[in-house]
Amino acid sequence: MTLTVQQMREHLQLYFVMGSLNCIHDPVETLASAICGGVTMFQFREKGKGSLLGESRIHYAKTLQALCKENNIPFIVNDDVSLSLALDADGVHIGQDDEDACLVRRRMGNKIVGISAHTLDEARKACEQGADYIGVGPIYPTSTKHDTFPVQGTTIIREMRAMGIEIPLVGIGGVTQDNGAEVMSAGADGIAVISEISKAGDVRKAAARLKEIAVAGGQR
Ligand code: 3NM
Repeated sequence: MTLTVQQMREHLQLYFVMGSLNCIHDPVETLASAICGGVTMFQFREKGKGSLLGESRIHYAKTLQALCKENNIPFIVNDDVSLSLALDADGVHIGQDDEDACLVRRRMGNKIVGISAHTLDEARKACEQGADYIGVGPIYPTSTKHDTFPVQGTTIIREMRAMGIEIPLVGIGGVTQDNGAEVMSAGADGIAVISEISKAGDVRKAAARLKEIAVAGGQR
């Protein structure tokens, strides 16, 4: 999947990140309902104590990947370049502590490489390293990820845009139906969420509402 920058921005509109441990319903059904609601990109983030390992992890990944493929939604693997390549996934998302980003870019060829960036310097570096998009966060307090940077607010997104960071950008961390519009109006191309979808009583409805917010707030 080779995307133009504009297509990348569109796929970032509602980026659903999920691990089985994040779900209150069956994970495959959660993703299926989220897709019905309108998610535009998916990240397989199967990590943490009690997450699936070995063959069951691969089988589970392939099931979710097939669901994404049927619906033309890029399937991105969190952190694990080897798994992404083995699955022939659409891309990988790496953090600042993960494998050297230039090496990752080379290994991934023209597939999607997303990089987490918390500061202006990290955002500039990610651009130089060939990121297709950056994930910026945590914008709001989150209880889903514990080893995060301090909460940044939407100021960090405004600052990056004001300083000429034009790369496709998604805001993550504590994003909800109540604050998603602020993230978009700060200059993000999209919102990335875990719990607002994975822990929603009505997953499809939550995704649909978030999608409306992302589409209404799109500026590019
Ligand atoms: N990355 P929720 S915050 C996976 O700041 C992740 O880079 C973050 O989960 C970052 O939508 C985060 O439930 C957790 O708050 C997002």
